[in-house]
Amino acid sequence: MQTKWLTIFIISGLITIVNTKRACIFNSTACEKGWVQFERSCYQFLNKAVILKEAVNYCNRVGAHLLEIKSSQEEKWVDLQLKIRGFQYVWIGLTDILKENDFVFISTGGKPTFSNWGKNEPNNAGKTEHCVEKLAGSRWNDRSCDVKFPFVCERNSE
Ligand SMILES: [Ca+2]
Ligand SMILES: [Ca+2]
Repeated sequence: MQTKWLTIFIISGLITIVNTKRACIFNSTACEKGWVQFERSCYQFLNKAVILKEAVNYCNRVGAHLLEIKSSQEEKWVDLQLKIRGFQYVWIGLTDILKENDFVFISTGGKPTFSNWGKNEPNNAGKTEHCVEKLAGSRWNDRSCDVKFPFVCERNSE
């Protein structure tokens, strides 16, 4: 009888070890090489200045969308990544190109619930600012979609 319980104990212990190992392996491969994980997203930082349209197309080609910042926690993490990589600005995936001052996500057309506009922004300067840049370590500004900035692609990690 005792041997039976000992056997069950050892087997359940082994199952736990195997499952833990599997979980570790799964987590370490949640984002592909060249992508960085934060919460449920994988991010790719591209230090090449391009116009908004090119950034959107590149992210779409790799199965992602342009960076969407949905919380102050995510923005803090993005700021850390930008600082450490020496990025000064990046595009973010918002636009008011359809309706002035009505900013929506480029990927879904949905309305954001979080924003971090700089002082007196968005100001639609020259009536031509319909895309959005984020300043590293700082806030957001609407800019012309034809300015060139580095960018970040984001996609689900699951
Ligand atoms: Ca605008
Ligand atoms: Ca502006």
